Amino acid sequence: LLVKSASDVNSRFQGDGVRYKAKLIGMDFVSAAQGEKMCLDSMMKLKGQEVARRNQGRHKQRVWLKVSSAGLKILDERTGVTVHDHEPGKISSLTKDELDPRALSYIYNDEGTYILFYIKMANSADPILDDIKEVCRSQKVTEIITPVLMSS
Ligand code: I3P
Repeated sequence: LLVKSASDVNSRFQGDGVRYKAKLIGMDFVSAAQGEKMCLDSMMKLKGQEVARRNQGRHKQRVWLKVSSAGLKILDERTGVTVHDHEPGKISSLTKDELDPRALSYIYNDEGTYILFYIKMANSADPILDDIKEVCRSQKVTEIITPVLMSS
């Protein structure tokens, strides 16, 4: 296990970081900071809600996902407004969607509550999963947040 200090963060994560086109599938309050079954259940629920909305002709919100050493930012694609700002030290879990190669989810710890964000990328989610792992890993020198990342 390679432990990096903040100064080792890949330079492409400095400043504004990297930006990806994405859509927000949904958000869900969950009961804990991590847990594979909990995440999968939440993702399944959100996916069901997405299908229900689509059947009513409603689309997912189009966003930009920005990954930087300061964390993850979700911006509305149209307005450019930052709608969510997540510092890396408060991201407790990262999950690859085994049923959708373009999707991922993560849990953000917000003042004692845990919120799962489920995001669909324009392309494969794999590089973004790696980016998120990298910026989270670089946060702490000693303790690495253990991503609940299912086999790739
Ligand atoms: C769209 C199609 C797209 C999907 C989009 C759907 O349906 O399933 O793949 O975008 O979701 O509306 P259709 O083929 O009937 O037009 P994603 O692949 O990004 O999910 P959206 O409406 O929520 O953007």
